[in-house]
Amino acid sequence: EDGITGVANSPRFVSNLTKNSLALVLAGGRGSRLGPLTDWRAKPAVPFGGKFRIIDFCLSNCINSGIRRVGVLTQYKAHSLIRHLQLGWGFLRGEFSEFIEILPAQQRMNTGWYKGTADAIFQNIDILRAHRPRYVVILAGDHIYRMDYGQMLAEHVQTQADMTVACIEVGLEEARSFGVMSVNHEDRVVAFTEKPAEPVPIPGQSDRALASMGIYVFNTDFLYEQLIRDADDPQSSHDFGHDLIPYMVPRYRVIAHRFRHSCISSAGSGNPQRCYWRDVGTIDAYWAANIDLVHVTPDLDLYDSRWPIWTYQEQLPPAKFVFDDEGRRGVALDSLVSGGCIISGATVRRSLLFSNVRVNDGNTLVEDSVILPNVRMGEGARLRKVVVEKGAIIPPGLVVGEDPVEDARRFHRTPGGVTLITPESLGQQLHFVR
Ligand code: ADQ
Ligand code: ADP
Repeated sequence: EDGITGVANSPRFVSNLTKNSLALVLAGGRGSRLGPLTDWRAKPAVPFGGKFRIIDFCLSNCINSGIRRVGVLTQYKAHSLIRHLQLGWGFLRGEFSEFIEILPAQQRMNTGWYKGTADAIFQNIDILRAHRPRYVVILAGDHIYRMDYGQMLAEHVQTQADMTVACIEVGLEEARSFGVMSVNHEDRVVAFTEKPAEPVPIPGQSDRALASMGIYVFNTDFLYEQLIRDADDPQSSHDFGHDLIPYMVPRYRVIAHRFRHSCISSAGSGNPQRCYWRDVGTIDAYWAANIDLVHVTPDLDLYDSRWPIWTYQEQLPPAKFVFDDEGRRGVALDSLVSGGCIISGATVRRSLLFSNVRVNDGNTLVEDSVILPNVRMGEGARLRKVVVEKGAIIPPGLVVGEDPVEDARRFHRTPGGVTLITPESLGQQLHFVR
């Protein structure tokens, strides 16, 4: 009926699948482990990689995979997320049935906020029906990753699955914060437990478990059935990981899509696609994933023109590096420096500067640090291994990263030794700094 025939894995076969898909991005969660970085914005809106926000990675995956009908479900502190989507993601063409729609919690099906991830989708079921996709791809908007959803869709169709869940191997300890599954010889899921206290290891690999990436492909009619059934279940918390997947596993054909395998097999013909997936859910993980980008060959290649990452960016002048009045050089080494930054007579090493950061004067030093937009460094300040929140004005002479006890007293310091400096922790009022 809609041309889903043809040779498996041929570009035409895959593009028919992506064209007949609608992606729904779950972007409403709080992401509380990011602490003060999500006090005022949703996790998908947290800035990442110098000029992006976390959600750009998942949306770019959609565009690059050929899925051009996308809904973004928002709830928690969505202001800057919505503004970002409006400013940066309005380029799709409605005439060609391409769109990114913002779907805030709006009491369509019942009164109340989105209760869980499944309820968030259920509350938009009438909109979903109106778009009539053949497949629905459900994505988490709060991971940094690079993934071709076309491959997952192709596998979903070839294995005649009712639902496919993407998975990745993780260490046993780490597995406790994921949905963990067991599969049979054909990768059919035979057991699934959300955030188990004692994750079941992969047979033959006692220290690894198969974790859900929170990425699902559903046949649309099957999804409707499951959502409606779940909505009527008074015992359910209306969450995919807690409720729907454990219910479906013994009853239907739920297949595990192995993310890493598919990346490797898609390599071929001198066009290797690098696997990348990170949950930047803690400040330590967030700091590490950002700092990794300053390496010569980072795991995530932002410069790969075959898989571009789109975003909204302000029009800003180029970064500038100058001598100061006393003839001291302004330098940045092993660093990413975004537009609008000025480094005058100061030193920046192994750091990532977002837009409009100013680092002035002789003894000022920024090392192993992630500096969000619009930060001003005071004269002679020395920061090591910090994350500085947007708009903070660093007082002259502030030293962070040399005395852990003092850092922990004044600021939020993580188990991994990263200090988070926010305008609030410096006693600065919002209207002065943003
Ligand atoms: P969690 O990481 O605990 O587990 P969850 O809090 O359910 O994820 O959030 C998943 C996504 O949905 C996030 O992008 C979040 O922003 C969004 N979200 C959460 N509540 C929402 C709501 N009420 N409305 C709209 N969006 C909402 C999930 C799975 C696990 C899996 C991990 C992988 O349940 O099985 O292993 O993701 O990270
Ligand atoms: P982003 O840093 O994500 O670009 P904004 O700077 O626009 O976001 O802030 C997101 C929202 O949170 C805005 O509505 C802003 O007014 C509000 N906000 C940010 N920081 C504070 C704060 N410290 N106190 C009160 N509201 C804040």
